[in-house]
Amino acid sequence: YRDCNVDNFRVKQNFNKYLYAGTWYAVAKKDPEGLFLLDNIKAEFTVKEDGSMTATAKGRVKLCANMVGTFTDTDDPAKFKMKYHGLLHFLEKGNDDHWVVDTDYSTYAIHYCCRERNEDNTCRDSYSFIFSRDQNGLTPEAQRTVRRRQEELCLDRKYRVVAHTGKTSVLLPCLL
Ligand code: DAO
Repeated sequence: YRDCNVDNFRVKQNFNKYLYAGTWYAVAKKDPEGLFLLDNIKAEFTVKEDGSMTATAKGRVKLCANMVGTFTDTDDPAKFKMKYHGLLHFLEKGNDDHWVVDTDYSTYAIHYCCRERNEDNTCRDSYSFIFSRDQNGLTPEAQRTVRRRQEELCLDRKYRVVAHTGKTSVLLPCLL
């Protein structure tokens, strides 16, 4: 039996944003409706002097998107509200949840956002990034952990691999 109630999803305990800061490469992604970031997705997390977290993300849409996210803390240290916008006016903007489901800080991280819920509190529209510190992917051990968490998020087999070469597309890749 799987519990797909979004409120019951486990997130990282005692999440530490200082250890989380730095560069993360998306190696897999579950897309939301109206997918936005395609491939070559690289995120840079920073903790400002006042303790608040920000992130810039680069990724390819139809051209290269430079996105900026600003995080607001909540009662749970691993659950943030994220306000985001593109550096170019025509890029997407909005407010999303930003949950750190699991991370060991040094190799992998699992992000989750439910944008819209069903009446029974399961998720109708979500997206999720699997991040790696290493652009070339995750260790077999991290992959096993990630697969378990993906099942717990009721998103197993919903992810696609995020390419970091740009070779899979006829369009230009982002310059990382
Ligand atoms: O790619 O379809 C999508 C949704 C992503 C929304 C853009 C968020 C970018 C803001 C930076 C956050 C770092 C993960």
